[in-house]
Amino acid sequence: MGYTIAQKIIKEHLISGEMTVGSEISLKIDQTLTQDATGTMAYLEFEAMELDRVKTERSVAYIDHNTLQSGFENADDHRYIQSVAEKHGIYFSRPGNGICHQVHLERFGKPSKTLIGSDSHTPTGGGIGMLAMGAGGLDVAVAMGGGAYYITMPKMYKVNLTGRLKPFVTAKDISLEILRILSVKGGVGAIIEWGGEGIKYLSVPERATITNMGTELGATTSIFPSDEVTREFLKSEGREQDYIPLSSDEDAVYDKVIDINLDELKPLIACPHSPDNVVTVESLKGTKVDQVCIGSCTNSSLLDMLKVAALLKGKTIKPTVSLSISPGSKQVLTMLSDCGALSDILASGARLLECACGPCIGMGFSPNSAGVSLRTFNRNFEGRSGTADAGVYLVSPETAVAAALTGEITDPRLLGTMPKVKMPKKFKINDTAVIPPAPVSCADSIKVLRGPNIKPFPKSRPQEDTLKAQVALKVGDNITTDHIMPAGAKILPYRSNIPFLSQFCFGVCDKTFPERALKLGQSIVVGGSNYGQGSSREHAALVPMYLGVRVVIAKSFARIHIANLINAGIMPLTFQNPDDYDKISQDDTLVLNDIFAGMDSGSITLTDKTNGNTATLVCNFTDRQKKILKAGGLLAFTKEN
Ligand code: MIC
Ligand code: SF4
Repeated sequence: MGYTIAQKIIKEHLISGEMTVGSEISLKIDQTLTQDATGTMAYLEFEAMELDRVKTERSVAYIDHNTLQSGFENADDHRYIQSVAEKHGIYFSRPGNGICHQVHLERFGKPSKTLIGSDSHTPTGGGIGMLAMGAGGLDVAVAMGGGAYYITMPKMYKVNLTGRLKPFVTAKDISLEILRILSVKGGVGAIIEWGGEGIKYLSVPERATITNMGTELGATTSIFPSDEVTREFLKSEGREQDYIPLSSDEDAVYDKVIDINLDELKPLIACPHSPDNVVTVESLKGTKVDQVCIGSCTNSSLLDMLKVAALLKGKTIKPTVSLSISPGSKQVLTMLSDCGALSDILASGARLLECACGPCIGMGFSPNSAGVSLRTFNRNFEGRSGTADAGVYLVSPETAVAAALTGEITDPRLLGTMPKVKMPKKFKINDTAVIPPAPVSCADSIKVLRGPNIKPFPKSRPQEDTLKAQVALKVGDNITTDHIMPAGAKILPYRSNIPFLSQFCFGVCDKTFPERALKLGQSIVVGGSNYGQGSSREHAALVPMYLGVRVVIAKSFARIHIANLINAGIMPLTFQNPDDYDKISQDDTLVLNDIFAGMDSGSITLTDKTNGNTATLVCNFTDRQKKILKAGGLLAFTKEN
């Protein structure tokens, strides 16, 4: 039996475990990336391991999320990350150099390598044939220290593309189509390989749009073959030497195969508040639009920006629409400016934002109240834009421009003929904004600079054999990490200050939660299916841990979040019978007895002291996970060992 692309890379990097679906495997990690919103914590964790240098082939620290510097906090964190990077062998990408995933693709990614990043959209690297996965900061810290990365061996899905995209139908529409087909839970436990005749017409940035948004499927990662298209891209980045061909074997076996005919695809749009809430753009025709944002790690490549410029050229946006453009990297911005396309964008009335995440993570540019915002981004979770009652829709850059020009949701195919966009053969390379680490010989003399916003890592507690605690919160299905630990301009600067952050925990669901949880001392959270989807932020586990949450019981969990919970020493348990979810109410007192024996047998019995009901909870932990929980989290476990 042959291998899929992902299986080939896994085989090459396998440290332990068997490549059978569902078993725990550990992988050697070649490259890591961090961004600042998760990076401060990741580097504090790396420092706690007391290692001198990173052991990876390449580790890069990006500053792209918290770039507003509305107080000293961000600037201090940037300085901390820069000094820690210099000391420990990590490349530092300065604020303004671009969004981690875009820059990594341009300058560092390599086909057939493994990459983990403390950001859930790390699978963007799958666009050039990397096995790239999002992970919690602590897992990234361990990988930087040379430790293995543990995952559950995923199923293999294949998406076959036939035909060719019609004008005004784009890679973003392919991403939305697969979300329509599979939903935000449909990729859980799987790696999605893209293939078929149709991929040869998709450039690397287009492929990266698709692998980037594969995160919204809950997939472990998504991957394209490394082929002539990949070679051309690497060549234009002056990195042809990094190219190696990579494809699946003819007789590779897939657990699911999905066919998409590109000839038939139409412009699509994801409606509030979920990326899988997908309909055709034409079905929403005429909906008034207040704001349009073009950028984010999904759609901020030079190709995206050149198309936007060509469509805006000589036109003026509607006075009722506010349009922002954030190019993905300094390279994109420079080339856009050099060829004159930036002037076409600015002349149309658009606002130019920094090459950073910006509005995608609510760092400014929040919509007006009850506003309709069309964004080329990947997430439209409730409240994420910073305006609680805004309606955020996800679209392609072409659909975004059509809305900016007409003031309403408009099928971009009505814009006429798609102008020809010529991509340069060579990209402008200037790496001055990437600072290499100090040589080993000078590392000792480098002082790590810490600001007052960096507070000590919260103390975790080992799991005990019995737990009696109240349900401090009961929530529904598809709770995102943006619900658990919101971001945005007001909160994001405090990512290294867990006590401060904790005031906002679950703020979208119930503002009284932090105070009640603290008062209880220890508590339980009950959730529905796909609990913890979205971001990789370990703060969505560390903050509940700080507030005393000992156990989360849900119908099912998202991959990165379940790992973050275990790393934080919080026990994630699932209902054997999902109907038992309905029998528990918020404020009930639950008792879990014989937890250690249950960890070994695979199930724990819950007794609801308030109503007398019982339920069986599943706990399929590996030996390693049991030890981590008993130690009170991965950091405590790593220190013990
Ligand atoms: C996101 O898109 O939600 C983020 C912000 O990039 C997060 C990381 C974070 O919360 O810092 C992610 O996707 O992992
Ligand atoms: Fe940044 Fe948005 Fe991409 Fe997250 S999804 S890395 S916030 S641009």
